[in-house]
Amino acid sequence: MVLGKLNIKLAIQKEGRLSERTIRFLTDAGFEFDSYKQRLFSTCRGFPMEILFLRDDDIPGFVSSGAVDMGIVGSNVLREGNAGADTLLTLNYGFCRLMVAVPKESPVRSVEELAEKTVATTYPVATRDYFKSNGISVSIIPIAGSAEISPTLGIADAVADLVSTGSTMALNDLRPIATVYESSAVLIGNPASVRAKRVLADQLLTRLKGVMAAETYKYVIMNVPRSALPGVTAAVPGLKSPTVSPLAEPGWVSVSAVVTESVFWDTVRRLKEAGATGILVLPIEKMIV
Ligand code: PRT
Ligand code: ZN
Repeated sequence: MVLGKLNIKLAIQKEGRLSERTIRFLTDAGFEFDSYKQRLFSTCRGFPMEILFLRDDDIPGFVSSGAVDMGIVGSNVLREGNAGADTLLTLNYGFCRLMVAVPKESPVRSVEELAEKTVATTYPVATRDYFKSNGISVSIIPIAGSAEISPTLGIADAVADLVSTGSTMALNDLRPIATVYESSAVLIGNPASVRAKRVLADQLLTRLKGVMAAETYKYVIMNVPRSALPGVTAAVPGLKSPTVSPLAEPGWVSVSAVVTESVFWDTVRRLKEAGATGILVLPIEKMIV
């Protein structure tokens, strides 16, 4: 295969938990490429970028060595050792936590009580660091997968594994007792390559940030009696200057504003209390800041 030398080479997970969401994220940012299963790489239409589909564990190494310019992986993968890649952007998906857990019936309630015991994990570097920095001496048992089964098999007293909904831990009769770290997907880059392809890299980052900003906000339009305008303006956090236009009905105005999704329901409640009616909420496709 021949990859464009000046193109950006971006590695994403071929098949796994981050694949579908990452492809959607890139598509939302306007990058069009083929992504059917057998493909190892795709060239984007209308933007000089190649997407490479790899095992997630291989992505940090390939970015560090410069084999690819950038990659999208869980930050958990980076924590196992990756000197040569910079984190360029923290993304708003792929959320999970590395948690220490013990069998439900275990008397252990805190990590301190695991002193001189064994902990099985697929994340030995971060787990070892965690116990060391907390001054707790444990034996770490590195395993390649399915850490949750270790206590049942008598291999370890505890596990450290990723949790998102928590149902796998519950299913395996495990009780989480501590969080080692929180993780999300991140965009990483090879510092030298990003410098060399700065113009393209900036364009890529602007597009990705535009999608993230759009996902964070909603566009709200509402009808407000003119007398209630001060209260409504005060109800929208961070709103400096809403767009206010007169309605045909005397004494009424239409107000539109951008609202953060995280405080959305709270804001809507306060808007209603302040006198807003006919509140219309629209998604924002892209927001270039
Ligand atoms: O084949 P490849 O090596 O590329 O993939 P992989 O099997 O190593 O990774 P994959 O696809 O399982 O996960 C990719 C990334 O998704 C991880 O590196 C994390 O950044 C992120 N992620 C988010 C998760 C989870 N949530 C998650 N819940 N990765 C794994 N899990 C596992 C966890 O290990 C446990 O077995 O899901 C189970 C727990 O899930 P809940 O929902 O029951 O708590
Ligand atoms: Zn993997």
